[in-house]
Amino acid sequence: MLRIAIQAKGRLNEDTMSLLADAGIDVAQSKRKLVARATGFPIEVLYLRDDDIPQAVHMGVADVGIVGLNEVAERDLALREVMRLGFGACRISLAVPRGVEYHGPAWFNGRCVATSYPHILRSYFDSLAIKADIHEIAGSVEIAPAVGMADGIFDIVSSGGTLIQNGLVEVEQVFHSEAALVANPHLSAEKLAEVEKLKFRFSSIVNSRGFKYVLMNVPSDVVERAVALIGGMRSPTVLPLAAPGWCSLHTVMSEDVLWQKIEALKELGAEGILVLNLENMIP
Ligand code: PRT
Ligand code: ZN
Repeated sequence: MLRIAIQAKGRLNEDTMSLLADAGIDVAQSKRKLVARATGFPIEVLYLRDDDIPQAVHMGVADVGIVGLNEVAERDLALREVMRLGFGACRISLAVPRGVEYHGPAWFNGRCVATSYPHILRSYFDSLAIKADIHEIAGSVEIAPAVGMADGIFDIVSSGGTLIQNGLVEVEQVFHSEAALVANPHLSAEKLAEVEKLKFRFSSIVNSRGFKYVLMNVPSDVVERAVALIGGMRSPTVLPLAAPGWCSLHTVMSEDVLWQKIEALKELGAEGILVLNLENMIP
């Protein structure tokens, strides 16, 4: 039986819960305790603050965890990154007040930077031989320059809205993060096999994101042109229809090109086009 640590509440909780649900793992959400048993997979769910997940996995309190790579990098613990999960994307960036003359990271020499990520920032500054004063604060980092606590900040950015609201400009993107499945590096062979099963389920969900399953009826005389138009790595499935002169064409399409291809297929004579969501894609 594996034990997985996940964020109890916060930005990663919802995506984590739906990833587990899509992977066929049902966790009783109603009466949330610290630990919950799941059905559909031999796993126990431990609800924690995201800051505590790397340590819990490191100590073996949990075997695996779902947490932002930013938290893992900041703790600097030896954890195994099993796979990235494609949600919770953000970056940790240096930002300075709008209007300062900034020509590069050397600007920070002799200056003070407020952050909740002192370890990542220290490594970055060290790699550039920059001597700056790092002021660790727990929250509301973005207001530090305005209240005279720091010259700049090093904080999580996703849309950039918070920086703009606080009169700050992002000048260096230092660390790119997303949620990941991480594991204790000393798991037994038995638990490792369970982790591989979990990874297999998660991968099929993560891989299917950004793709749709498309079905359509195509006049037989243009099937070859339709297949060429669809292109891609996988050849589409072509099935004869009961009505003579028509075929049914089935394929998986990337969302980036979906509408453009559907328009072209319609012009070729395709009819009855169905676009379906894909839940899993197993290579
Ligand atoms: O209670 P707990 O400790 O578990 O949660 P928390 O409050 O520490 O973390 P939470 O839930 O806010 O974030 C969890 C994880 O989500 C982070 O560790 C990141 O890996 C990831 N993540 C993704 C983000 C953001 N996007 C994000 N935008 N974490 C925080 N933010 C904050 C950021 O700190 C800043 O204040 O949002 C603001 C910036 O957002 P924009 O869109 O205005 O740029
Ligand atoms: Zn936290």
